[in-house]
Amino acid sequence: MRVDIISIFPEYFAPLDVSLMGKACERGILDIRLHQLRDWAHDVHRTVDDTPYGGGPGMVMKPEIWGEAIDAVVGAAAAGGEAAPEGAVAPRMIVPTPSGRPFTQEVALEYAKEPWLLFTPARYEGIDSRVMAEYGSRLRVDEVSIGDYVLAGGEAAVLVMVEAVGRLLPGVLGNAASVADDSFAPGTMENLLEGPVYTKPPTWRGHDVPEILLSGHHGKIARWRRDEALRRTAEKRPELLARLDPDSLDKHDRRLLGEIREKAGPGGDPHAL
Ligand code: JD8
Repeated sequence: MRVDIISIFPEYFAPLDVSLMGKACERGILDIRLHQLRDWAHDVHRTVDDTPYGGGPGMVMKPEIWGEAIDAVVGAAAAGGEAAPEGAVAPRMIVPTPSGRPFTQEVALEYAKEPWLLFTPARYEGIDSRVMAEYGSRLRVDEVSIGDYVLAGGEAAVLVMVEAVGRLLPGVLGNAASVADDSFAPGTMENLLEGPVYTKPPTWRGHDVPEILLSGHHGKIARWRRDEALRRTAEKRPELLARLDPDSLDKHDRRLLGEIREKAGPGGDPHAL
């Protein structure tokens, strides 16, 4: 997968050279290209922002600079200047913004199927909206938010999305199996939080590992883990329980959720199954 990132802080993405993403790049699974937006600002101060039309606080990023930058990054490949990724003449353009559609595991799985992604993290109050309108007619443009809190810019959101997508690419994670039972991902653990995890020693500072995990009884261990995932989800993210596909629940799940609901009492989450 090719990933282009245009930013006034390309150094923000140094962490992508480390750990899993770093290895994915070494193995050629990921081809990450960083671009300094100011390279397309031609005044002596390499200005990329200006005051907002209609007044108000802060500054807005200028459309001309982004236009030149995106044309250069996309155009080169789209115009045959350099080899576009296999099977793609143009990238999917992803604009991080607090007013975007939620970035979820489902969206990450969607992006992991793409041969070419272009991220346009902004600063200040954001990018002049005509840029998204302009490229919306030529590319697939997604305005995406990673969560309901306000960041100072889009770079951190791009780091989150590149890692969430990158780890899904074939060959990145040791045993692909572990992606299959990701929380939030389609499958048995869909919409369930991960349960607690333990490793050696069997006792630490007087805290014992749950006996069942030392039993070697895989069936009982799987059951225990699912129970813990259901309990933790009911406690921390009850709204996720409502998303559970009822057909994915066996009678044991239902009995447990019933007990949890009883314990939660009438004040419990009306959505809980
Ligand atoms: C891009 C500029 C800062 C946002 C004035 C603070 C994503 N989940 C998220 N929270 N915040 C962002 C995000 C914030 C950004 C930019 C993404 C570009 N800012 C602005 C509007 C209010 N300042 C985000 N994804």
